[in-house]
Amino acid sequence: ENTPLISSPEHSVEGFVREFMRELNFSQGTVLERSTVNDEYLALARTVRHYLMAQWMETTVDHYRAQPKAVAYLSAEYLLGRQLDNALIATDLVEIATEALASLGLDLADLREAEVEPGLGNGGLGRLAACFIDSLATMSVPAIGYGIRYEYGIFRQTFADGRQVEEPDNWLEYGSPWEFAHPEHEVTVGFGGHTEKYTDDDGVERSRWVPGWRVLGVPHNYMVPGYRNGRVNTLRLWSARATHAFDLKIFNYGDYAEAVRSQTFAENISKVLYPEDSTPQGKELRLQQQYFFVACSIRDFIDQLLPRGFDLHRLPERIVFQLNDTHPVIGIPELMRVLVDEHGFEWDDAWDVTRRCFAYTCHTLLPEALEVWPVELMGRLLPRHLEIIYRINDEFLADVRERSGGDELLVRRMSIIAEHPERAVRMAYLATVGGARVNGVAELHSQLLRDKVLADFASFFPEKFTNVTNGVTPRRFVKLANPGLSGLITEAIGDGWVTDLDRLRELEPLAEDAEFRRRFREVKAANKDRLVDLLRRRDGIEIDPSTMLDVMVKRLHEYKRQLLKLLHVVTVYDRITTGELAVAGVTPRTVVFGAKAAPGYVMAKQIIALINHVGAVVNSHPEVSGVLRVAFPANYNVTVAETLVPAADLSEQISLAGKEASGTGNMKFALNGALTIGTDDGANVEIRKLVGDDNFFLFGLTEPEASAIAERGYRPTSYYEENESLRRALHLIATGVFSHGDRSTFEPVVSNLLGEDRFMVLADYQSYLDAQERVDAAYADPEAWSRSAVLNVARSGFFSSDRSMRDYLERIWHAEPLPSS
Ligand code: 26Q
Repeated sequence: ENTPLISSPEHSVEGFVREFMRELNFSQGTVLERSTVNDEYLALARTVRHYLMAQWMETTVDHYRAQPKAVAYLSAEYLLGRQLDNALIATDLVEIATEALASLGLDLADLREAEVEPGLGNGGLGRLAACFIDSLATMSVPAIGYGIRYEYGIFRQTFADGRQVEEPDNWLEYGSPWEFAHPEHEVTVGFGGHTEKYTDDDGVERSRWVPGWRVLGVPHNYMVPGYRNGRVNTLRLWSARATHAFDLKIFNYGDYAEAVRSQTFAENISKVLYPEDSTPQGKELRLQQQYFFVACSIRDFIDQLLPRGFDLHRLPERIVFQLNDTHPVIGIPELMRVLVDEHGFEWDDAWDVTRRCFAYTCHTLLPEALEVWPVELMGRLLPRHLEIIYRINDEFLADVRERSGGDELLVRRMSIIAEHPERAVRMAYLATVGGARVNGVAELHSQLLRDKVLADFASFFPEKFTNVTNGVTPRRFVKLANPGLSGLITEAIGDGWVTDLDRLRELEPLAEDAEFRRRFREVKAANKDRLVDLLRRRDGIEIDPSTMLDVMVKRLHEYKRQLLKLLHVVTVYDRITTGELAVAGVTPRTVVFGAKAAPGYVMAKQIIALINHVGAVVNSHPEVSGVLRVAFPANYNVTVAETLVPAADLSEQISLAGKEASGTGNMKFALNGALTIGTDDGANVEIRKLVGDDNFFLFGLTEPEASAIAERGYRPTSYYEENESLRRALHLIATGVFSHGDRSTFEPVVSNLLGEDRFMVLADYQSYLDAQERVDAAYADPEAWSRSAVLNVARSGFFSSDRSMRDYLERIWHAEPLPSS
């Protein structure tokens, strides 16, 4: 029978005004005459939320009734970005809201600005999770996202004397209107303690876990609206709370301070997002976070989302847990524990079920980024899980031994337990053995996984390995971020592209249409004006919208090679100041950087300081600044990306080939009509193949070339010695031109380039300069440039995360959409 549902507010200006005023008066407890912008924003958010509420409940009920196979996306990060605008476009309420607010003397744009974005992720991996849940909802796939409700998201970056300073991101401070806390659905998770052997009623020897301490997980639900399809999925983020036992202890006055300390201890688990994005530190709290959210999520799915009495032997018919990198891989031994210890399964049956319930996505190629947990730590925090991992490993290695005719070297290489430098659990190996599929995130990356990082495993389980190239949601990154371009596209080909991005192909003929190109340039110019406004207001930075906008935004990492971009800037500076280049002959550029460095990554922080210092000198030089300026707005985030990406002319994707797993910023820029200067790396390879060589500036070593050089011994000085322009650029940095004459400031950066240069910046320098000359030449012809830009848009439909989701559904999940009943 039908659950009665309250109906949505009326889809009209009057209906919207009524709901908004009700929220302002009855929820915020204020009146228009006295309300702050934050009051108004919160009332607006709750108003929009109400339009989604009925659809959300309906979706939930439909899923429960139909009992389809569902996807559970397990991710330690969701870099959601602001919610209001996305909800408005999903419900088609932008115009109604604008008018309704105007009738009350309010400006939607002002209220928008009051929203603090939930920055519950570091970068690409977290943003990918956010795009994927958007696509799943839009495609009506029964799916749930599980993660952690960090009280503090990614740090806020500021600069002091050009150096990065981190400040806490207290994003919940002014209220969080998009979440629904459900303390009544709390889940208990154990930690520590010991295991004990016992004989069960059937005389079978078993092991059980006696945890030493417990923590509660409180679910916080977020709506994930599909785009105008009547569906709203759920994102469930867990917040850690002390158990009631801790609470009771508080009343034990004698131990009051200790009791409060224990409470803080428990609640620490969901306190803060770790700001490292590639070199895991092996911190105990991080493992606690991982186990905490995964254990809560598995328990939640089994106890809340499956009907009572469901036969768990059939679990793979109902769920697939997608592991976003190794962060949730502890879910594999956890499900084994639940099935064997709590549900009395035979080991082999449990293993059969578990292996079919998980799939693993790898996001890296850097060996130091592969997560390992010391056995000592794992045994102390999760003793039963360690036992289970040992048994999984024993049985797996017995197989390897048998199938390899006792190749003990192979056995040691493939062991889930590493022996050196200390005994540790290799989480990527556990994921590969314990899951049904392993995928990389771009063609090249998946190939390198098979050939290098997981080569032994790819030979052993060839059927497990597959590729799913990443994608980005066109709702946020085109429709919402670039209304000008969206309007132009819709006028030309209708609005079907928003949920069927391949239709952008229909724009191809318009690349030859001079009038269309003119309007395209007009949109780009207007987007640059928006960026000028933003940087002026937000950062006090002045940029000239008539210059080429050359953008490199991504986490700061040596492999991404922000230094290569900077050496180009320094070289242009050098050539102008020495008179080698006349300013009249230079294509004016504004180079925009945006990047956060992991707080403990010393070299990355020095590079940030160097960018700022070079920027200061370049921007204040009387001749140079006329044609070259550097802008480095602090605290690059999703909100900034939404204004920056649509304004860009040139997209910098310049990692050393074979190091960037995919990149997703590259896709956002291409879809918004920027041209890419890039290496043959990650998804750049696929972008270039699709947009065509003429519309992409390729440079640099290929992956096989770079590996071959590394193999025979890379010598950065050989490039230095042969290249005068490179020598001069490094000389300027080394002699203190950008550090008030101080030679020591950036000495470590220079000596690293001349000593190790692990990511071959010097090897690619000349090739990069040459490519930048081709960029200048191309930009000099606006008609040809905009033709290429339109072709980039028309040919990038493949990079919709909707397509990624279709690929996952077919190749990995074997699940289907469930349209509303
Ligand atoms: C792990 C353990 C302990 C602390 C931190 C971490 C950690 C956190 C985040 C490790 C890695 C990350 C994030 C990685 C990431 O964002 N990778 C990027 O993923 C994108 C989506 O697939 C790709 O496009 C990028 O190429 C890849 O760098």
